[in-house]
Amino acid sequence: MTTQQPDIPGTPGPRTPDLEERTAPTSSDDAAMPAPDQRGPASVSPTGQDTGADPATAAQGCPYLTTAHGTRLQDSDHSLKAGRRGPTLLQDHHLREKISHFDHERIPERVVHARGAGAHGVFRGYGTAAKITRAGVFAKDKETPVFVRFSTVAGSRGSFDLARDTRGFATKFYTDEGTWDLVGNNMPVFFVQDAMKFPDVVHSVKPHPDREIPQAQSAHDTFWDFVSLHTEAQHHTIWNMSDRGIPRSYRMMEGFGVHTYRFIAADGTTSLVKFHWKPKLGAHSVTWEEALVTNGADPDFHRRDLADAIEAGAFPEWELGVQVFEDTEDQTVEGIDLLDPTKLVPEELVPVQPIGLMTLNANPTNYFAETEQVAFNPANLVPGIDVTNDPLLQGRLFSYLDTQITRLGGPNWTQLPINRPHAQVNDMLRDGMHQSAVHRGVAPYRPNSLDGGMPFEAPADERAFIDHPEPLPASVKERAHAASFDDHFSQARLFFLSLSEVEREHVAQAYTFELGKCFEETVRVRQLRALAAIDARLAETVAAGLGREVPEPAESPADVTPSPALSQVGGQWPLDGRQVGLVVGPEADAGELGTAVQGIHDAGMVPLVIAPRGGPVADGIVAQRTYLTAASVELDAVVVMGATPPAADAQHGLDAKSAADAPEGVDPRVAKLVQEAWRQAKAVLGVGEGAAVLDALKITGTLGVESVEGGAAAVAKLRELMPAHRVWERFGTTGRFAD
Ligand code: HDE
Repeated sequence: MTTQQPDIPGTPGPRTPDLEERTAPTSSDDAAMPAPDQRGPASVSPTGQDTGADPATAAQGCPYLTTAHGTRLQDSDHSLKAGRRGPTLLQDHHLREKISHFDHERIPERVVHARGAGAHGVFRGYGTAAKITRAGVFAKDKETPVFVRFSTVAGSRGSFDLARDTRGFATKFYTDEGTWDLVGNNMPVFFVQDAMKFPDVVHSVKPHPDREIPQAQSAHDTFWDFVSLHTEAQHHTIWNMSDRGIPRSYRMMEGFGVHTYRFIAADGTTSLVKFHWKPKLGAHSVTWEEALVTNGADPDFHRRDLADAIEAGAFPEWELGVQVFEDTEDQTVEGIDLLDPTKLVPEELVPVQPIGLMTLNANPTNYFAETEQVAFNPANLVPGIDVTNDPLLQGRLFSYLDTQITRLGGPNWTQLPINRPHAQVNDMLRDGMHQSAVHRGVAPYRPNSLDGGMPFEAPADERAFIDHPEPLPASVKERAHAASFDDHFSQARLFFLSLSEVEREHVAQAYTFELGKCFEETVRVRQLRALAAIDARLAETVAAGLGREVPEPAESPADVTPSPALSQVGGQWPLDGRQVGLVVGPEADAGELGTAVQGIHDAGMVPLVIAPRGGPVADGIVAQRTYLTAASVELDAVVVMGATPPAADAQHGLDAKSAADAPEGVDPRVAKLVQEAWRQAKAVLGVGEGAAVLDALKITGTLGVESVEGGAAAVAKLRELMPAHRVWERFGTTGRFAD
């Protein structure tokens, strides 16, 4: 029996359709055709990079199926056999090639930051940094292509997006002066002060070596054993336990360079700087309940959110800013050691000054080629940006280049399209695995007299790695750190006291959950001692949750001045790209729905129409979600547009409790969606008969819940309620953490 061949238009014409003519997604009528995002790749990426996919040279240059060496093939469904029911023949080159290549499709995942999402974009300098650094990337209106990769840290490549974890925020600037990588995180401090301890902290957070569980989680003994023994980790850990550990979106995360770097101006003067990425949409988080639900319902939540937003034209933007410090010999600010990566400098003390804007405006064409193979390295520096003696940074300068040799299979990974500099290259590095350059000449050494003396050394004013003549303290070799590195608790306390009441509640809940998952009593007690050194109320609350007494603090809590900039609550942010769920019943009022959809669009937000079932809802409006597939976590607000009586399949996809709890006359899945949104302090509106749904759910009259007449009034209310991100006052608090 033969398998059904796809319908090939014309014979012997090409198998692939004329891709340029396709403008819309495929329909069931042409299921054999590739969708637009599966089109043959362009030879130049959206940021102007050669993707190596030039049809003349690379993988998809002709419409016919071929072997890897370009011979055309006729049948890719049957192996060559000695008779139809006989054994397969070893001589079947196509079979061997196809299976062998498949066998080697995977490369080692990153040892940390394995799971990520990438995007192309552009960085535009403001010119404001020109006085303190000669780096051309910051020149006024200078545009530089960038590629950004966001990531979680602990989980494997196939883990989930909403793990409680730090997030990576790595940016590759393809500058005219060479590639600059700013490899940062979404938290301004790190677990350890010395690179020597990095493998240890990573081993502690990774799954236990015996059973390889738990995946992508810090809620287990080894992590808490490490951070309670190495108390320098307490500051970073409290950031992880705060809402910052579960961001709402990659688009809504701050980024930090963490270490102090050195800027060098054209006249040779230097300053010390800390980098900050400030998202235009503000920094926001999901709640723990939302994280738990989402990790099951949509483990790709952050990846999807980033790609969808870019595809919809809601390009995420961040302003790059620097805190600037005098390059003094002691390298401290108000007692804060700038070389200690477990410390931040409060913005109230030293403000963040904007120096440029980054816009992410294109999704990758191919995940593996770009997001997986991109290789960052903090040692990729350009003239005007230099490192300091931060002992964590110093170790990183070695690690990144080293790790790529295993991960990308040899030393020539800078030749991969996504890693290729946009500046011209002429190095004397030769040969090695996967060498794809065809070097000319005979003398890859200098000086030489055989290749015309090339490559020449750069003139003094164009060189990178200018060794800043920093005076070194007269010293002896020793394995030790400065006394200023001994303060492990004061900034953890500073962070906790800077949070709003509801954020502090979340921190206490997170510690209680995580330590509750620990088995060893000694670990829990040791961590409680650390908490007692941060805040007595925090320690008491967590201890009560664990059912034990508060032990003696590791040390007395310090006197600190809070930094309000560290809280995510209290501001007003733009609505761009926010998602509003419009829940309709079978009798949707097309006019009001159309007005609401348009108004939400006009406000820069994304309307998602949620209907009892898929397909058209009203003239020109199609359901994007159904009662079955909608998830409250992806919605920043919910509007119930009219009555939503139970549909015939109302129990489908529901747990028994939600089904039983739903009030009469309301589809139980709508009831669940609205109740979740309400519990998560989101704006909830009822339009027309939608008000009766809110009444039936007994939420009418509570904060941020409003009944309005029509679509236009709904949009006006959303504009009023949503800039605060959530209706924070609706979260209940215990009163324990009030100031
Ligand atoms: Fe990394 N880190 N790291 N790290 N890191 C890696 O490099 C390392 C640190 C960060 O999307 C690895 O290519 C050491 C701080 C990001 O591809 C590896 C130390 C910060 C990414 C490595 C640190 C980071 C990595 C794994 C302590 C924030 C993902 C794969 C001395 C400022 C980049 C790879 C991407 C990845 C080593 C500490 C950020 C093993 C030794 C601090 C965002 O080389």
